[in-house]
Amino acid sequence: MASAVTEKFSELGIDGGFEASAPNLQRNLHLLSVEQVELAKVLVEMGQTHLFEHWDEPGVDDEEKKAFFDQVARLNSSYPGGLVSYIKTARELLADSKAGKNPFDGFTPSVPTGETLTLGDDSFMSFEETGVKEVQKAAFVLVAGGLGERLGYNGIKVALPRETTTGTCFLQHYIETILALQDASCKLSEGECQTKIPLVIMTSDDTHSRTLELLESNYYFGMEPTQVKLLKQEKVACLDDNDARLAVEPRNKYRIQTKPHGHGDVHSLLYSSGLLNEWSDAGLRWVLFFQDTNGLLFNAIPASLGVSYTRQYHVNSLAVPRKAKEAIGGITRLTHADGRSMVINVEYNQLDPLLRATGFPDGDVNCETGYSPFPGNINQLILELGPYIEELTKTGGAIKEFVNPKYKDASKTSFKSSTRLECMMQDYPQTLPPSARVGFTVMEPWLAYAPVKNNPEDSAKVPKGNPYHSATSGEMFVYRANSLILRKAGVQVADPVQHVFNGQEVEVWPRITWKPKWAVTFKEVKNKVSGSNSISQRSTLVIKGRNIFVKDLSLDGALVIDVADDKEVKVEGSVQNKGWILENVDYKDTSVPEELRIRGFRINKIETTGV
Ligand code: UGB
Repeated sequence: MASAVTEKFSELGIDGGFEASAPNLQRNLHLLSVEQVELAKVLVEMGQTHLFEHWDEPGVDDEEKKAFFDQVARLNSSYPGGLVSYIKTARELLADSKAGKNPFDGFTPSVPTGETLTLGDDSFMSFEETGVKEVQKAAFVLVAGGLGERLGYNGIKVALPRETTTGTCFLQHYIETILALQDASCKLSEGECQTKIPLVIMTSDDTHSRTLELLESNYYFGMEPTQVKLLKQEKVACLDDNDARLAVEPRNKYRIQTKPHGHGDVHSLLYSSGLLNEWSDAGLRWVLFFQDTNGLLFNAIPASLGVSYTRQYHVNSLAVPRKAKEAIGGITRLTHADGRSMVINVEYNQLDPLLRATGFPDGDVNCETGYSPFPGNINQLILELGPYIEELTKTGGAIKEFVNPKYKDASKTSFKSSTRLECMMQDYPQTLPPSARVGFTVMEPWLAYAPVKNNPEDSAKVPKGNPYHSATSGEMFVYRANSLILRKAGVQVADPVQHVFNGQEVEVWPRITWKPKWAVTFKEVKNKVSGSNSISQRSTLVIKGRNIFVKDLSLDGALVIDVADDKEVKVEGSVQNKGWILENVDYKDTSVPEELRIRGFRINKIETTGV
């Protein structure tokens, strides 16, 4: 052994080398830097010698061996406490999982109380106005690092059309809504308003470059590039067994297999980025978190922010009534035998067993309302910045993790495939002191929740009456929400018809969409429609300008109103034409673009009236 390496060894306290425990590593050691030898020592000490079992002799694949340690260094530095801490936590959590230990052991669930909002009533209108005033003190954070495995779409989910009538993608809709809120908030403030609401997007290796490309090729959809910051989360090492042996990448023996760590990473990333203090110095007060594909979420934002402000909530989770066993977490009050109590999301796979174990023999079932008594977490969180910074200063943003191995059999000794530790952003309140003000706001589901998560095949198998959470329902829910909002504002909107797309029966409402700058609150919608308006079921209405006033309009066909923002236009009278029709497409038909196939229809624009 070269003397330099011998010296390294004695410095690191590994005088005997790795001859006995990892002979292949020993033979290749001279290729490594001091830092790399140090990492090798960590791996050996943590029982990971199997990683070197198939290493070749020096001279073969030497660059790959160095790249292996580059990866180990990344895995080590991106996890709080490094790989030692990761492996130790994994062993503990895997042992708990094998023993069938309930993470909420000792806690009894009960139904918490929160604020319930109904679109258009007095309290909604007043919360909405307060929220619009407050939004200039907010920063938005979109978690978009997920692959969307359940959807099986090949692109990034934020690039999918929110609806195919205009083809506007989710990211464009989100950005345009934030800009519209920025304008609306500024209008309410006295004096000059320079507010530029910040937007952070958490990406991962799976989504980063495509997200950046989408933004850049579309001029950030009208936002100033400096308003938008991308923070990339790192993946974590996969685990092969209950001893937390790290998994080797199946296609490259010189790499550790990695998978996403979950959306909980957003807290540590925000903390380490320094942005939170920057925002605090700039006078901001709120951070709003949201997910990649909920085309209705911004309908809930102004009023819910108003609730946070009025109730002085440090944490406000947005929720909707939830069907029992629906795949969304349940907001639950957990009370411990020792008196501790917290309001927290209990994930869908944990709620039923927890209820059964604590005196509810039927588990997660609907009550007389037809819904589970536990509101469904839609994972939009509004945090007050001051208390958030205070908490993260203590925790560094680390979130309680969990592990979810799929065991081969009841002995729970081996896994069907490798697993990893995960964490969720909604688990943030778990470490908060009892004095923290944690609340939630329940919105009507038709108004605020239309996620796109499931592929057509799985959606078609969803039990009748439960939502599909598919691209088909996601789009149809946008039309339903817009139709119901207009109805509430006094427009006669025809009833929907039932139709089956990709094996899913859905309500087809008139295809109504508008740009957020036309109306970003219910108050604005009401200000822009007046008189006696009617829209037939087969109609399409697209509103693109800012100052468009709809009065005494009778629509039976397709109408696209696209006027410059500085022009004021009144739209009235009768419009009738052949309109746009929905044509079924099969999700298996690969001649159709994937974006359309996954929703099961395309729009044939036969005749349009334009303004
Ligand atoms: N995400 C990341 O940014 N990084 C990751 O590592 C993983 C995800 P899913 P799921 O909407 O109703 C959540 O996969 O399992 C992003 C809540 O936990 O869609 O359906 C990803 O890009 C659940 O309580 O989450 O469950 C996406 O934007 C419930 O609220 C977001 O995280 C449910 O969503 C969510 O990822 C819901």
